[in-house]
Amino acid sequence: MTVPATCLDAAAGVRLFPGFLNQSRQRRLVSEVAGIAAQSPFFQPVMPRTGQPFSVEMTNAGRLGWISDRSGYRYSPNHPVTGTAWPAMPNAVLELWRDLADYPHAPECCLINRYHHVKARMGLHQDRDEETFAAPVVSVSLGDTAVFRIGGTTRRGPTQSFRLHSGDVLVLFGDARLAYHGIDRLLYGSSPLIPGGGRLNLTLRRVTSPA
Ligand code: MD3
Ligand code: FE
Repeated sequence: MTVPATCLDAAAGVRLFPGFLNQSRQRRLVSEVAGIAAQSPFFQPVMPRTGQPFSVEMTNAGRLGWISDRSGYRYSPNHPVTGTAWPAMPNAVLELWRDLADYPHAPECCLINRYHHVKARMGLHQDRDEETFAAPVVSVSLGDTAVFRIGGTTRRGPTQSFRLHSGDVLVLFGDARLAYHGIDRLLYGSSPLIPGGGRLNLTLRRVTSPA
């Protein structure tokens, strides 16, 4: 697909599509997430070694799901609590990847982060548990606005912040694929999309190198 008019190259390899998803596509995705969570409930991951719980809850769709427990971060074909396979990736999600990823192979993981309370956040980290970084990461924001921060490929150094609103889609590629990033805070109650408030973030990733 050609890049729509509303596309901001926020930094090298950071492409923001503000309001890419209209209300009806946002609602469709929220209902897809409800269907996924009915099969594969949100779980509370804990930090490797310390066992400190994340403030964000997670579930996944697709062949591989990202999980974290005391033994480390990894991709798993099974839910850590129920032991069952993750639900299939919804077509609406695959379509987004086809439209925006500019990558010739399908994503294998749709990680769903749920920011369910006012203090939920995600510390600065890199996404580097994948076998390949050649594919971009596509991230969809739904519900309450979040303050997103992104820096370079080292933990120190300058960062920039911007807000992610419901319906925004972010594509990370090239230099930004291994950039440190996180969610500083949530503007809780800023969107009516999710009943009771909160935010969902869907992150689409290629995990294995294509054969
Ligand atoms: C920059 N999620 O799941 S989305 C994550 O809003 C994650 O829940 C955040 O970081 C969230 O790993 C941020 C934006 C995002 C996602 C993946 C990236 C930014 C990224 C990968 C590389 C660089
Ligand atoms: Fe991340």
